[in-house]
Amino acid sequence: MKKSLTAIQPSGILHLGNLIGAIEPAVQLQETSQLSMFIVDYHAMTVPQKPVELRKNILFAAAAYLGCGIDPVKTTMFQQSRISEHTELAWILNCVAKIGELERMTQYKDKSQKLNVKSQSEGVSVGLFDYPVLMAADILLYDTEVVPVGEDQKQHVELARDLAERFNKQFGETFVIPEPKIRAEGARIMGLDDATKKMSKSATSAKSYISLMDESDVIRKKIMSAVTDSGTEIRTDRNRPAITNLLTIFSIVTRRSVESIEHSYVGKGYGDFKKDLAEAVVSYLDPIRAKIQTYLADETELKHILNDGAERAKKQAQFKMHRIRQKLGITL
Ligand code: ATP
Ligand code: LTN
Repeated sequence: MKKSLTAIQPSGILHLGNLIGAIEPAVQLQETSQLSMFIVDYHAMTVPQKPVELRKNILFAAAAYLGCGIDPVKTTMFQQSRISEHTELAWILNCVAKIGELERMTQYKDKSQKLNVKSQSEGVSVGLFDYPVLMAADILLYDTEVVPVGEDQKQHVELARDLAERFNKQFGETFVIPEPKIRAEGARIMGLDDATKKMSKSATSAKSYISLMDESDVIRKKIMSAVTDSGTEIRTDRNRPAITNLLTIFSIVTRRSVESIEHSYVGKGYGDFKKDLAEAVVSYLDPIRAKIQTYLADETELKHILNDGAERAKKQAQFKMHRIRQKLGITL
């Protein structure tokens, strides 16, 4: 079986984009590959976090994975900070990575700008800059072959590939070269209030996203007030990003093709379309939200699942780090 791996930051909410772009593909991959799925709490710390909130968000992410269909028996599910080898390997890869290549990471450029600090050099954490190296360590530590992620993470997976190749060249075959797995449709769900920006947790307005925990009426309101483009036709078009995005969501949550949906709305308006879309999203998310709530109510069970996953991950990580240290010449 191939090895696949993905992770999500515990930064409060999870939205429909996270579910479609990353979690759903992972749920499918756990049937055909050996999946590791974890919660990257050290990545979350690259921007300021309140300890009480972070703890809550880690448990929420675990409940969300389970509620969305991750099976902790098939999948190794754990918390990143429990496996110290991630940060150990990140240090080693820091010595392989070049400042110039990290400066080219678009997520770093966007996020450091958004932080809006007086002076870039004073205000942005070194962690935010180094974030992709820690992500490379996450991936390479487990001999990962496939990394299911949304479009925005492709550049980071490519960096992991570059670092693995550079290391292998310098020290001999050590790392497997990972492949990003990006779904054809839905790898970049756009914001409901601005279809030129991706749906994002850190959006300034909650109207931008549909949270996995939004109640049915909130979902309905958000979809009914989603921006639309000029023109009235319900049809995908490169120049009409808002309706294209809504059609993509409709297609994914109903598992119908975009063409068949377009066909059903010939001669009808946005009002009818949005009403039906809202109901489709509500039916899709309702059972997931209910399952997440059930898991959230049992903290002991969540901790038990994460502990069990950490024990399994630790064995693999220790084995790999031993080999890496040998390659580096630091094993005496
Ligand atoms: P932020 O926007 O605040 O950086 P995020 O919403 O991108 O956060 P992450 O934890 O960074 O959330 O992403 C988790 C996973 O979800 C990644 O694989 C990412 O590619 C995917 N993802 C995030 N946003 C979207 C989106 N709008 N459409 C599809 N996939 C997405
Ligand atoms: N940077 C990713 C989260 C992440 C990740 C990983 C994804 C951290 N380590 C390893 C896949 C594989 C993000 O979604 N923001």
